[in-house]
Amino acid sequence: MKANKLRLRGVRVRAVGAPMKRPLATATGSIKVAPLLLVDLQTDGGIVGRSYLFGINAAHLPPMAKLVEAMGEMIKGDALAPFELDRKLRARHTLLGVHNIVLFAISAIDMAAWDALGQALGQPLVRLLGGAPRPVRAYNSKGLGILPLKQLVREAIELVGEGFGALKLRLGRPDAGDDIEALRAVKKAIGTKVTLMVDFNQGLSVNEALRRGRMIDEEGGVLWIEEPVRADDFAGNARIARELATPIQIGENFMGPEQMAQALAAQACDFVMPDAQRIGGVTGWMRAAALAQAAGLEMSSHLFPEVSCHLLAVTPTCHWLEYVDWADAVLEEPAALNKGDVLIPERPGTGMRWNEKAVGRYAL
Ligand code: SMN
Ligand code: MG
Repeated sequence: MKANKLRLRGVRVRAVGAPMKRPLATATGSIKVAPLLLVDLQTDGGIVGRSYLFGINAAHLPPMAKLVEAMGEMIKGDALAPFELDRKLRARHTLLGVHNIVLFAISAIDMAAWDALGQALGQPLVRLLGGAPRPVRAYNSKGLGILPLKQLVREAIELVGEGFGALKLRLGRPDAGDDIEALRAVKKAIGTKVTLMVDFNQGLSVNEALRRGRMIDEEGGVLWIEEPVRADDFAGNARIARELATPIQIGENFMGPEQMAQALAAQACDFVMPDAQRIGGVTGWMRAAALAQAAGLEMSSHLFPEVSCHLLAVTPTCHWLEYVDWADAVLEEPAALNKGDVLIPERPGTGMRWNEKAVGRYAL
């Protein structure tokens, strides 16, 4: 059936707990199993668009699933046109607030709709967006949580051994000195040729972030300090960005391009890293990419390597892709890597298909 004739029939959602080879301990919470909501957007041409949402905690998946299903009902019979769906779903949720899990559900529908459109047109998502498949530089973001030093050093060496030229270390131990020890140990283990980012996962107060940030400035050799304080404290982030030499990175918690614009207006950061689930899917990302271009800020991705590789390839200020393998257990063809680059698949759409056996095994 022609793409312009395709109508939406509904959605199917399934919750899975995908096993993580390396659990992640951050300053503000730990994850041992990846709670994923798999979304299938059905069209009357038999094409099924796919996306997934990351729930952090399995308890968050049922309300997210209900919202995706409710939105699936609202768009039944509509044309497969992501911008139109985005406009309609945002309008339908204005009074509730287009934020947090409402926005996650809109993002899930959007990503699945773009995937379906790519399949209908027989083109990978990157081509739909006007780009071409190319390797996208990535950092290995698995592991390197708040761990004992010995374990950290072992993990850092293993993670570089997978072919990557960059890693991200989670910080935010109760004692700042212990964080610096961890930073030194990892840097010593990986050498100066490997790029290192650090992430506080919103764990600090503004004053503490200034104190610890100065210590990191002294150490040198850190590409960015991520989410030092509450993600939506743009004034606090702006003060930290102004006072520290090491660049400040935020963005995984931008709720749509609108909130990203507010952060940029407040000069809250040096770099941005939107998350496909929070920024509004493919549609939201494209708008965010234009904001980053206008502000002249480097833009990286947060999680979702399978869709982010397509998006970063058409992002004017493309910086780093965050590579994790957390959905691999339920994917037929996980993201392909070559020497620390993620390779964009030539398959139509995003290229994600569920490994149904694994989906059954890990069903929640
Ligand atoms: C992170 C956030 C949410 C889930 C896992 C990991 C972390 C990152 O902040 O940037 O990777
Ligand atoms: Mg982070």
